[in-house]
Amino acid sequence: MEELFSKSFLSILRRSERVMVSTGAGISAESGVPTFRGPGGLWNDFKPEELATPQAFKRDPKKVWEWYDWRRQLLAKVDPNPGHHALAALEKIVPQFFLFTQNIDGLHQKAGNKTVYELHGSIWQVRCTREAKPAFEMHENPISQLPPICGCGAPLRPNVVWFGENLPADITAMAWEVAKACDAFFLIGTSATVQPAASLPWVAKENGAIVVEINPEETPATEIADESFRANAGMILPQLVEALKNHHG
Ligand code: BV8
Repeated sequence: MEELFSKSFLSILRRSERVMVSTGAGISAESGVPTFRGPGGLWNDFKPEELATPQAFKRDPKKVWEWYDWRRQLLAKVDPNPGHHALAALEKIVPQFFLFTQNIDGLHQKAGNKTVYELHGSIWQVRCTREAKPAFEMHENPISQLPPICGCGAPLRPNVVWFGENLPADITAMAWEVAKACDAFFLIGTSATVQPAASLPWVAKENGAIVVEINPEETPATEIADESFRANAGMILPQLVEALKNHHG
């Protein structure tokens, strides 16, 4: 059986001090979470400009909350898949591991990853639309009142990054810093189309990292990938972690 992973590839990974992973909706697909693009993608049935922008929320906060409440109820019924669990295992075997995700579903944390940098926020957190108070967890499911109201009387909003909104400055700065310093960069389950997250593999490549892509489809980043596996994350990641554990070269 043709080796899935070459010895030289495993050696490079084994010698990698700093490993960065950037995930998108595809890593949660095998858990039953719809992706955004492609077959069954959310954007086939819903318009991002009507649901995932600050203007949409201003226009109709109840409609936006109905969508996020629906997604929370869906997410509460799913569990991490072998792809998530393999990344939790990888975190334990590489010297320095950095996991950045565009996903707001919290499944990496549920799989046991200690440190997860959420570039686009979390669907399980809310923040006040009036007071500049820190975001806080809200796990009521379904949410009894839409929109949920802050103690100050103003509507709460999901603590997620909508289109046209800046990403959290500290996490974005960290992502660029780590991408510049990492030895290996994994791009997993993302169409690499939404900026600024989509630029990270190029930052890593320009700074000498090996770029590894895992996606059943080609993406704009495939051209810069040193290894690009046309496969599902839940199928290939457990095998990669196993091969790494048994590779001592
Ligand atoms: C910003 C949170 C500054 C909310 C999300 C023109 C050019 C360049 C940029 C722009 C532009 N016009 C506007 C922009 C900026 C815009 C952007 O990039 N738009 C794109 C669409 C062109 N970006 C922004 O607005 C960002 N902010 O730039 O601020 C600014 C300020 C003012 C004005 C302008 C700019 C904010 C972006 C964040 C938006 N929030 N989510 C929520 O989730 O509700 S984005 C959301 O969609 C996700 O978080 C994720 O980021 C993105 C979806 O991408 P993916 O995760 O990659 O998912 P997708 O479905 O696309 O692909 C899944 C992949 O998985 C596929 O390739 C598939 O083959 C693969 N797959 C499937 N199954 C598996 C698998 N892979 C492995 N295993 C499997 N089993």
